Amino acid sequence: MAFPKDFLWGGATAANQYEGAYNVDGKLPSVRDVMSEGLMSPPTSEPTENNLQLEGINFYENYKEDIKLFAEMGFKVYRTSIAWSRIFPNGDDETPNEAGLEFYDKVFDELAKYDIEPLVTLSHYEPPLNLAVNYNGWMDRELISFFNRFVETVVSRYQDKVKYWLTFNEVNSIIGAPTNGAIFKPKDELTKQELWQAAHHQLVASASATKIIHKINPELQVGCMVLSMPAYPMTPDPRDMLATRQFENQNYAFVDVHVRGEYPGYFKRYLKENNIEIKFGDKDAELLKENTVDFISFSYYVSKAMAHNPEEYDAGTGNILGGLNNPTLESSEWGWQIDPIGLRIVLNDFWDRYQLPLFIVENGLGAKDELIKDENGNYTVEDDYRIEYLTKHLHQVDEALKDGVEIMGYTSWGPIDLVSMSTAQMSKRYGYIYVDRNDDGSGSMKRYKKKSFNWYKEVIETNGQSLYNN
Ligand code: BGP
Repeated sequence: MAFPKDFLWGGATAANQYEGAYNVDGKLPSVRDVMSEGLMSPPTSEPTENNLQLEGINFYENYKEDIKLFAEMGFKVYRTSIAWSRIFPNGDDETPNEAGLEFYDKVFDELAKYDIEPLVTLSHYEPPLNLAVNYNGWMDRELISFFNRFVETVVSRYQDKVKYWLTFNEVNSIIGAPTNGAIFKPKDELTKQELWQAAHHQLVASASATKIIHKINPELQVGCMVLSMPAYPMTPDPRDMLATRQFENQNYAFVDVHVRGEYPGYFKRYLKENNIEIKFGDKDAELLKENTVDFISFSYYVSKAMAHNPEEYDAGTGNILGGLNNPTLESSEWGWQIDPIGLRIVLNDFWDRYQLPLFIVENGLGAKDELIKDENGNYTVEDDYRIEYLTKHLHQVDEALKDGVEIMGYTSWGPIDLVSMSTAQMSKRYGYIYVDRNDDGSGSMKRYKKKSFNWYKEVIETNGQSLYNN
């Protein structure tokens, strides 16, 4: 067992998927508030009633009770995001919304009561709707200055309460899912030029956020956040290996820019061959070079296979970055392929490549849970499948630590059930805590501990030792 003494165990959430109160205390809709069918929704111009995200799981009112449950599990760290549209409801406002700022003061103070360190994502797929409607989202360079203002405001305000900051959630996902960059133009009408220019704006905004945060307080730690997806060649054919490397490079390019401060050569070649000419602002290159991150964080759910002739294989479902289904792996009910060893591989790859501390900030199994009464008459969920999934992945984290990889912590996704990002369902659950809310919006919103609640509590209590109990 190699988990270090100060390993940060915890869970990860995002404002738009669980806070609810989408229009309370001055907040205006975010992009996600008008995407009632999840990631691939045709966005509407205003929220529709059937959108589960509008109420989420009402963390906005329940935060004390929920944080108490996280504390009971022994969380050392808690990842969440600040809803940009709570602080700057339109995104382009001159002054912040004080009521929104006060809400996060209360959340961070509550976490401090239990010595839980916050890990805060500045932008988790939830820019204010106005920025999508009136600016085309991150396609517009002006968003950089709006984002800077937001970052300056929240980091100055919370600098004594929050040490760890992440800039953009899964910053590489904008290419496969443009709505993640608040771009509402239909995907088939978007050119590669437009998409990569928008991605560039986010990369510049990320570097400039890093600059702002370090200037406010050099002790604060900034990480990039990338959707990781290791891939394997479908056959030993060298061309499959090359295709695999090129597939992975699409993701690594984003980390290269964050860590090395410039676009890598293989990526410049890709841009050139696709006739994409990214317009750099006068100071962009300098800004990227001088403001690299302190650590790398990533989500890990699936791995993929790749081939030089992908049309001959099954592409599978459930991923936004492409790649092929791996015939050696099983899939979740939502078609996400399960590969614990892939986590060890990706940890080693990141470490070998960058030698920066790593933080696994999302991982978990989305599954259907059944609420039952146990022998004492308490409601619970017998989620052995979740325990098995997490145990296998954490074993691989331990292996990577033994390989010498430096890992800061692990926050599993959705420690309390919340609304799914890709499908906007409640029934795709990740939590240790069950929330009584159904896909049709019915339910009491009551919280119940699943079997995995005590399992995770023990994992944290024993710093991973219990992962080896049978
Ligand atoms: C990641 C996102 C999260 C989250 C998770 C699980 O890509 O950063 O917001 O929701 O995936 O996905 P889903 O909710 O679709 O099961």
